[in-house]
Amino acid sequence: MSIKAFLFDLDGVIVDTAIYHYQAWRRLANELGFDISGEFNEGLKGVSRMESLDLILAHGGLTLPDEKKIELAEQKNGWYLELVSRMTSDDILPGVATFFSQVRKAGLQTALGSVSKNAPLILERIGMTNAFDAIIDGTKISKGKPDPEVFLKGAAELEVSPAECVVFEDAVAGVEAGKRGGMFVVGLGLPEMLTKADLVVPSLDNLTVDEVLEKAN
Ligand code: B16
Ligand code: MG
Repeated sequence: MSIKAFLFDLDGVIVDTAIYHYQAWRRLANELGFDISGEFNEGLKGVSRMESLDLILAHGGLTLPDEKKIELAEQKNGWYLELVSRMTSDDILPGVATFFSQVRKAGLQTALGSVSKNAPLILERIGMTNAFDAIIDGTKISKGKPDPEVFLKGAAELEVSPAECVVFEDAVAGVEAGKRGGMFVVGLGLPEMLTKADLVVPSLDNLTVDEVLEKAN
């Protein structure tokens, strides 16, 4: 079976919105009387909004009723939206544009696999909506990463099998989601952190499509 499609995570792969999620969650934690570290934030990457809030509240030793949690999640999202609404194509991470033009030349299909409900808005802000043949975001799934749902839906929408897909992920939960989905996973980041990935590189910058296909096929 040969590779037919590349599935991309959004935060940390195409753009660095993880920093904005962190800033907004940290602001919320601070208002609740505690702090979260950058290391703690690593565990929130790829995790859905409500699951992230549960992890944060547990970290701060708080138990709150559901209505309050919904209110807090909305507050965090408002702060996050303020930050991402200022994004432009200048925020696209280095190497992404070159990599995508190689993907097109190679005749591969592309899908976005993000658990963020804000993914379509971000793609619009950075002018990349048309770069994807399928867009799976938080409104189309019921389970966040590490569940493979987001990537399996991407493959299904492109009408390819999981074994014909390569996933690009920067988060531990996202790498696990791709592996659980039966896909070849390229981890973007540190090998000591993304231990389950089939291949780990620092970012899409300087990575070539041929290099990926050689390893994945
Ligand atoms: P939202 P990804 C994920 O996106 C983020 O990594 C994670 O930090 C965030 O909580 C989640 O989206 C939900 O985002 O609150 O915007 O719906 O990494 O799957 O692209
Ligand atoms: Mg990510």
